[in-house]
Amino acid sequence: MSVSERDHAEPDAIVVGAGLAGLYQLYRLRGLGLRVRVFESGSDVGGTWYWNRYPGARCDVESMSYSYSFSPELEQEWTWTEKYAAQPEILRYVEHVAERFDLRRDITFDTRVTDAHYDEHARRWLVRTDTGEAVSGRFLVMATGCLSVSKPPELPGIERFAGPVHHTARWPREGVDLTGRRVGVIGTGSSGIQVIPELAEQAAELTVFQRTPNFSMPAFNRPLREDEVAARKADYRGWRAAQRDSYSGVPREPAERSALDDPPARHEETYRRGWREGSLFGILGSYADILTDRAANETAAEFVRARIRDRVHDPETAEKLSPRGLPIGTKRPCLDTGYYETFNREHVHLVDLRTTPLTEVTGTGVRTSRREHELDALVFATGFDAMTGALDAVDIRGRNGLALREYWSSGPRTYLGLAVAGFPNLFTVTGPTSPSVLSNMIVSIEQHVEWITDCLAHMNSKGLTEIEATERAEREWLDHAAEAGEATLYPEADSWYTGANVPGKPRVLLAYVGGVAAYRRWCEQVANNGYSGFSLE
Ligand code: N01
Repeated sequence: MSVSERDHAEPDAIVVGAGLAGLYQLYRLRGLGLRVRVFESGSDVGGTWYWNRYPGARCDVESMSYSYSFSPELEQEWTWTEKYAAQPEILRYVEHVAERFDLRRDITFDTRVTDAHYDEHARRWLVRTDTGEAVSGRFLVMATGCLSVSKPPELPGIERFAGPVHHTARWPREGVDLTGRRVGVIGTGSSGIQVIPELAEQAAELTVFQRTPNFSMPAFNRPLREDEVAARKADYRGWRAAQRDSYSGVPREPAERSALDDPPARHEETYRRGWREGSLFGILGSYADILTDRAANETAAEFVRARIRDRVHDPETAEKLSPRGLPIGTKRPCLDTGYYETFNREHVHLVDLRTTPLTEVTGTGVRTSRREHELDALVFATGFDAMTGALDAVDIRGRNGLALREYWSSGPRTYLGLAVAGFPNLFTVTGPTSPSVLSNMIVSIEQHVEWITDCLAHMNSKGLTEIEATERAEREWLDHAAEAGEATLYPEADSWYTGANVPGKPRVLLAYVGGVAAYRRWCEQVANNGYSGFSLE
């Protein structure tokens, strides 16, 4: 076959998305000798880190853990500068990976996949894009991200607002200068908590419209010291093994004690120690039952509320910022740099939408039941249609033309969060009901990509052309995932973990709570048993 013929030949696999998942999937499938096409709606690689360019955007998993483990050379040559890397540094890292492994040549940028239909006769996925391209591949890997479809708030009158409106997850590449402006921010999740202190630096007046307060703990971010980087680099293999063998993809000794076995003075001491870690797991990992027992959870929640009272001078404002009736950890907790302290500044105002609901947006601001707030610009930090949004955004059709959206109309149905009955040769990287967003994403991404790659290698070696999850395996997996979820407090919170942030979305716990290590063993066993729960031909 000539080079030009080969270039135009249909790929073996189509990967959707060129973020951390899609890039690694491309790399691994190339390693199998497969022809791969990747489609990416952005103009370059990076996914989450390409789109979320808002000031203050930063990962809240430590940089030396939030990085690929597949290449020891890459690990050694890249040096992270901060405990928690900021978006520009992570994006530079992803760009470096794309260059180092020559990945861009198989990626078509500025192109969104609109349809993916399975041709049962040919056993191929037919994919169409918004640029009019049609291409087919035996395998379709959706590496579309868990938090990639941004969700603007439904606000009456928004079309009348005269000033600029920006969503944190679609922040313009050239940046936005809000110096001296009156800025309103809607949303106080991870994105809001990061962007608010930064906007307070620029804005003349900053008004934060808060519907539900969230738990946030200080990140204690800092530059990494040379000696700690060197120590980690000297034992990266050991660290990676520990990551894979951990609950969340971030190694730590699991707590064994119940919070209920300790008196309040011991709680204080234990939580102070966790607090000083400056990590998501410092407090939540202090006791074994914080995410399973309401009373145990309350001891941690009250400790964090007391810290909010320490950090915010005005007691009334501190109370408004304090979550109540929401178990800590069940709505994604946040790490911050100066978030609560921002409300001590004269020009920063907190509007509690629970007591004074937002009634409409006007041409010049936002009106609540109490008054109008005049604004020059609006920032939405209102989150995402998580886990299923990016998959539902593509018209995916499996056997008999069944639409994935329809199959998932009462909640996503998957086997292992990786595959769907009735949708042969389709894989979803970090899909719903896998550990995904409850873990260090990159650890879970690598695990899925490697499992998919091994599966395709197995199929190639046996001359197989089709793999499909059985309905029974899917049902059993979903029952197991639901049962594991019900043993925790997660279902209690209205959060994007349960789809509660999108009106009309079925309420289902969207991630698997069993942990990274147990889940990995489960997937390995499935593979070792000849892909049990799948039919292969
Ligand atoms: O989104 P969110 P996010 N009127 O859904 C509010 C990851 N992430 O972009 O809670 C008024 O958490 C909404 O209020 P309520 C991380 O996994 C990681 O902040 O629905 N308010 C809430 O306060 C994170 O969890 C990092 O009542 C409205 C906020 O908007 C996930 O992404 C950084 C509203 C949305 O919070 C999503 O975080 C950033 C309305 N109509 C993100 N609609 C790091 O690694 C929504 N809200 C640090």
